[in-house]
Amino acid sequence: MNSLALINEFLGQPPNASEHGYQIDHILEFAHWFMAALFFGWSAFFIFVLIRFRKSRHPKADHAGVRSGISTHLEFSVVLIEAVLLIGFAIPLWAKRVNEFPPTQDTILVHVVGQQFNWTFHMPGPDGQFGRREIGLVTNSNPLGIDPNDPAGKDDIVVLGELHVPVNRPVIIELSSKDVIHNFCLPHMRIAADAIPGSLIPMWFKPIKAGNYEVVCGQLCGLGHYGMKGMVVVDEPAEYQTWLKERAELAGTQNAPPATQRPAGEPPLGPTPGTVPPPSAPKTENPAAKPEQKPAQPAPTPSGE
Ligand SMILES: [Cu+2]
Repeated sequence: MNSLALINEFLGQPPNASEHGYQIDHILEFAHWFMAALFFGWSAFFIFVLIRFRKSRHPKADHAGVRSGISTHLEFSVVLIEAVLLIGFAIPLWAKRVNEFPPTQDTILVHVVGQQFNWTFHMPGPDGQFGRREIGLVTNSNPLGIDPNDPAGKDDIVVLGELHVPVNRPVIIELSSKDVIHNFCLPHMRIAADAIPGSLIPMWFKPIKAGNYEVVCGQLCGLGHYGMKGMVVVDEPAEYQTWLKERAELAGTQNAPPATQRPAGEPPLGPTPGTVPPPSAPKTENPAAKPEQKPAQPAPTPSGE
């Protein structure tokens, strides 16, 4: 970024790619500088007090204590700066994220569904209407359970792992989850929200730079959590239209990838991947842990004692 983002860069903050992101970066940068100033200020004061009031110089405690008002003023200033940061900047920025959604005619609306351990994106297709989803209809080839009898769902676009959006247009995401709580986190867009089963959680951002941006899961959601990644590709408008057309053509003809794809190197699927079965669950055979029975059997002795 620039010289005013030293701490953000030091902390590994990826470059911002969303319209509101610079405001978050400013707060983050300022808060860190402020904390650094407080840290060095309080540390210096602490060392000064240790030396100034050492036992050899002050053998008897002074019960009257500090007489000057400097410390009161200092502490009040710290509280004031923190209040301005919170009430003046952080809360309005947050309120804009959760209350002021952009008008719908110019936005891209995407349903994002989290599951152990991937993200599925659902777009309404050319008719602009989402097909009905029903959890009972979920299969490997229909990961979102889109009702095949609903005409609105015929042209729906379902993609696993990679979402394309056009640059400079607001994107509204409605988040949900099929199993546990996940968190749809877009570090480059400076936005994240929890995906909670049974809830539809809206979030929005406006990408301002074309490129590939990683999606990560921000909630520890099971053994494969580390591999729960996706990609948001911000396209120029023409490229986006091409992608959209391609996906729309494939929508009726191609099945989506299996819903239960595991990250490479992960153990194979169990009844509920990545979770520990409850104690009441029937014990499953584990061939690796079962010792070979044969050597334990004493061999019948032919001599017959
Ligand atoms: Cu997750």
